[in-house]
Amino acid sequence: MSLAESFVKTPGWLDYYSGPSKPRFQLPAGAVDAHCHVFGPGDVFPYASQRKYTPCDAPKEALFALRDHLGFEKNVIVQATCHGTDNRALLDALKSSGGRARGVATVSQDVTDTELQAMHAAGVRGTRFNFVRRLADFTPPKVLADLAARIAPLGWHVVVYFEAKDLPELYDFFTQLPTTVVVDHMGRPDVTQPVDGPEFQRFVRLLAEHPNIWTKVSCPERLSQSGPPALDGEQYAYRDVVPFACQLVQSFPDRVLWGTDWPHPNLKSHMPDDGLLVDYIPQIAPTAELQRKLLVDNPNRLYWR
Ligand code: 0GY
Repeated sequence: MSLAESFVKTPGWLDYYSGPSKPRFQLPAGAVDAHCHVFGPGDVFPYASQRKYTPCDAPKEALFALRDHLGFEKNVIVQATCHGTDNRALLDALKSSGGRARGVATVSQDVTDTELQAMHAAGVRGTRFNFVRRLADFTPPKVLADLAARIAPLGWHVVVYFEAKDLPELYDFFTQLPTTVVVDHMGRPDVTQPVDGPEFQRFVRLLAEHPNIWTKVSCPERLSQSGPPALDGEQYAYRDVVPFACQLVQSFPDRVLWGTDWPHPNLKSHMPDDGLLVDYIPQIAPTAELQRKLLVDNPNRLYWR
C-alpha cells in the first residue's frame, strides 16, 4: 500500500457525528465511557499494514472534548484492529489524559515483560482478543491462553469481541481464562431472535455460571434493526435492543459496563448522535442505583482500583 493510499478511508465509512446534542439524561458524577477508541491521526500514528479497514482520524483531543461535552468524567480507550498491536496512539492518549483514561491494549506473543510494565504504568489494564472474522485473522487459542497467563499477574483482564454465532466454539476457551473476562457489545446478539431464545440464553448462561465474566451493554446502533429515534417524534431509540441489554443489566448489575464506542468504526448506514446514545441509557438501566453501578461503580472497580 502506498503512503497516499494508506490514509484513504474505507469506501462507505462514515465520519463520526459532528456537533452531537447535549444529552437530556444527566450522567451521574464520576461516570465512565468504558468503550471508545482513538484513531491516529494517521500521519503521526500510522495504521497497521495488516488492517482490514482504514478509519477516519479520531484523535485524543476530539475524544476528550466529547467526554466533556457528554458529561463523562473518564474514558476507557480500547485498541482497535486498525492499529494492530501498535499501541502508540493509545498510550499517547492515556499519558495525555491526566489519569482520566485507562486502556485496553492488543499485544502479540513477542511482547516483553518490560513493555507490559510500561503499558501498565501508562494506564493499560487489559488486553483484547478479537474473534470477529471480518476484523481479525485467526490466532491459535494456545497463543492467546499463554498471553492471558502472562497478563494475569499484572491484575489485567481480557476483553473479548465475537459474534453470537461463534460463541459455541469459543465457550470453553472463555471459561478457562484465568482473569476477569469482559465481553464487548453483549456478544453481538442477533436481535431479531427472541430474547429468551437459545442463542441469547447461551450468552446469559455464560455469565450466570461464570462470575468472572462481565459484559458491555453497548452498541445498540450496531445491533439494532429498528434504528435511532425517527424524525417524526418516535421517542425510543434502538427499541429492539433494549430487552437484551435490560436482561443483562438486571441480572448482572455488578458486571456490566457501558461505552459510546466513539468514533463508531465500520458503521455504514447511519452514524449516531452521541448525545442521543447517552439518552438511551435510562431505557436499559431504569433506576438511579442501576445507573450508578453501570456507569460509575463497575468501571471504577475494574479500571481505577
Ligand atoms: C468496536 C467494533 C468494531 C471494530 C473493532 O477493533 C476493531 O476494529 O472493534 C466493529 O467493526 O464492529 O467495538 O469498535
